[in-house]
Amino acid sequence: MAILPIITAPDPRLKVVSDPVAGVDDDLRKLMDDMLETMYAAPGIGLAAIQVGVPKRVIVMDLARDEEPPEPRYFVNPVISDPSDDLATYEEGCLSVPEMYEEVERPARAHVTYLDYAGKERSEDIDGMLATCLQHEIDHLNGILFIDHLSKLKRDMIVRKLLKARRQHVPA
Ligand code: GNR
Ligand code: NI
Repeated sequence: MAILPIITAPDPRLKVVSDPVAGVDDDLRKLMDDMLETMYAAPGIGLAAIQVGVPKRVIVMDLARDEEPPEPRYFVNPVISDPSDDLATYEEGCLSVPEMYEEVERPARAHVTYLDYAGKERSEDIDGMLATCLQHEIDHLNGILFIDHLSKLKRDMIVRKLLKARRQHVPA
């Protein structure tokens, strides 16, 4: 397994629409293993392949609390449908928008279909943190960041802070 570098905004690669994958094979499982290790090391609760520079519709996630056993989840070619009218607000962060947190409103519940780690088709109703995180990750697959849900004023302010932090970053 390997920890991969995570791309941070503003970077044009984060605006790319990722491609569906033809199926789950050992090469794709290797990518998902590396993504999960990268996500745990960050640490984060979800990661889309484009965040490590791979434009495929692949997501890994683990919503287990620190004191709970790990619960890795894999979503290949996820499709969300039937979003609820009622919304939920979470303070979101993103490994590609480091150290910035803002409240985002999204549908509280939805339905998702996807392929799992074994390539088996799955379908489930989602709510809570799973619904929020999966919508955040599927946004990544469509080239959208959580800051794109904010006002232009807030977004521009965050991008300016990211550029300033990047300028001041001294590589080890
Ligand atoms: O680690 C993460 N935490 C988080 C918190 C609230 C809503 C979404 C997320 S996802 C984020 C990791 C990430 O950037 N995934 O793309
Ligand atoms: Ni993110």
